[in-house]
Amino acid sequence: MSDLQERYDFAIGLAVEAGALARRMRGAMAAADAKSRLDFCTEADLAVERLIRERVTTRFGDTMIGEEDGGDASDSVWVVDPIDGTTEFIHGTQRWCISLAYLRAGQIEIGVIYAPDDDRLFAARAGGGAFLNGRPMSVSHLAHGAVPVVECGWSERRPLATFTDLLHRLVAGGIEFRRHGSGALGLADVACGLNDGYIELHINAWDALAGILLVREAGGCTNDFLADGGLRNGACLVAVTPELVARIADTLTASSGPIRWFPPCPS
Ligand code: LIP
Repeated sequence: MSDLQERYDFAIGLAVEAGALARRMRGAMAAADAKSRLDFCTEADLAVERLIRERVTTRFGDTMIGEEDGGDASDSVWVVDPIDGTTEFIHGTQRWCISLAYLRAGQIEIGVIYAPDDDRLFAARAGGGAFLNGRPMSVSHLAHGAVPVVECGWSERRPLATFTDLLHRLVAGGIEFRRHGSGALGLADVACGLNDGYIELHINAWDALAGILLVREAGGCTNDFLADGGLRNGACLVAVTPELVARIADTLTASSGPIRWFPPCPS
């Protein structure tokens, strides 16, 4: 078995173990810490991140970058959001997940996202396809024939006015929008065809990298998130079914400049 396959199988089991820990802790936590006015961290975020860090460093000697405790990049690094959708987790909805990405020499090789409350396990290896609960999954290709729906994330890292301007542009372009509060799960829903796209004008790498691989392996298109320091600083993220590439490019170019699709994506 290749060491990438070993890490892939390991990440799947670890995501499920981490999800079970988060669910056990949800009912018995102290009040969450406010990292900012709208951004919180719970005891479960910290405990799950520490579990994952201990597992990946002990088993493989890899490094890890986590949302809560940070860490160091390397040629063999995990980029992890222990609980993505923390506000949703605190409020008791199902819209939260564990997001694990593994990068080798700067390329995303493994992406695993697990949504414990509805038991949806999304997984992909670069070049190996994308799977939901073990079954191949695909982006929507707009097969529904209805209005395209794009999920839009937002945080105070970008002005609210810029976000509402994006919503105006989407509606003017004949595209519906929704927001659920977990970028990783929003990307996973693009990969399995429930969303036709996901856009966030600034998102952190630990929220995005696993979902980016899922979307690409499920036949979707994403921008080159890692191109200009996205791993350390975050970046704008666009992830869509190929049939939306032209419309989204027209919609976004006016507000955020041209989109560099990676890999190049025929629309
Ligand atoms: C969330 C991100 C999402 C953003 C939310 C929130 P967290 O991360 O995944 O993209 O729109 O506001 O920041 O803080 O729940 O891990």
